[in-house]
Amino acid sequence: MTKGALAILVHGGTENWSPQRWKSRFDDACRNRRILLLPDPECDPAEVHYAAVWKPKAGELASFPSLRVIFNLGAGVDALMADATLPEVPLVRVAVSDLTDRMAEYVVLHVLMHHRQELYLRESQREKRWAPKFQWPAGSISVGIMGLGTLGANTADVLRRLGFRVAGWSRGPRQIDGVECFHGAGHLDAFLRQTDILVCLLPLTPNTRHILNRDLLAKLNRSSPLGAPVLINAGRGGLQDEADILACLDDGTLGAASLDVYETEPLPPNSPFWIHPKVVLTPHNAADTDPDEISKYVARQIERFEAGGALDNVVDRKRGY
Ligand code: NDP
Ligand code: OXD
Repeated sequence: MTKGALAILVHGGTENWSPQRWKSRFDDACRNRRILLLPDPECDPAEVHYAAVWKPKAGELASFPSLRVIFNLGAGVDALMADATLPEVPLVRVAVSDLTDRMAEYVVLHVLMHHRQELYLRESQREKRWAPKFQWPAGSISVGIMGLGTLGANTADVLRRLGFRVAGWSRGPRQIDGVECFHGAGHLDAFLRQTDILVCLLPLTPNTRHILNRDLLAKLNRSSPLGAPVLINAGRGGLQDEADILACLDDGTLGAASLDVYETEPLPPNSPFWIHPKVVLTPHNAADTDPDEISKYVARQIERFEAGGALDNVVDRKRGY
């Protein structure tokens, strides 16, 4: 029996999202299955049973009448949830250790950068100035993580093992060894009040849009050795009110920010973030999804699904993540 085809729809433009690279990995991982790299004039939409996608255009997925499962090639599904025509089939997202470990690397790198005063030390190096400042221990810094899901929970654990005091905030209650867990709107202020470095690993949903605004940032602890609180956002750009963040950096409400994601991506050349002295900027590459790992993850899931098994990491469309 012919197996239903898998269509790849990747829009993104950066090196990791090279559609040809994904096609060659899927060809290897899904032997005996037709892999179509769209747009493809030869493609009969009815033969497509599976779609592996990154930021497909709104309406694109609605044109496949036999679609059974949509595999998002990343962890965040906000771009898909914004498509009112998204077919009502299971939507699977990425939750694999390869991606989870990469995010922990990014957060640890940036927490350490601020904790170890790297911005000051690099400036000193440029100015040939030998003037080390007092260095406090990790245990005197409280890192607060918004989002205690796949990425946040693991990152919290890694930071805890480095000696930081770690707290987290989620929608429902969570329990993580050695991490003080807060949840819900009612506990948000208590979480913020004791946070020196705020790490955002939330999904973008109608409830979280622009949650990183002046009102929230002004509640962070101002009396840590850092002098002023620090923001690290690797969730989504839509979580941040960018005008508020810039104003908070300029008036000292924030001491510094590490930003990986932006309301508009690629970040426009005229964005003040590019040259802001208190901003450490990365181009949405905190945790890339690796085509080798993810094509195998999708292939395994399809095999299990066709044998009557359950899919893993299916998005709850009501919650939006
Ligand atoms: P999960 O779905 O596993 O976790 C989401 C967490 O956010 C959960 O703890 C959830 O709470 C919490 N949450 C959701 N809504 C709310 C809310 N309204 N109030 C409080 N907490 C809330 O997601 P992942 O950890 O896998 O990924 C998180 C996000 O990271 C992705 O959605 C994506 O946007 C981003 N990302 C960015 C990357 C990058 O390179 N910059 C790479 C990969 C992901 P609860 O536990 O109660 O459900
Ligand atoms: C993701 C991302 O959501 O890379 O996986 O942003």
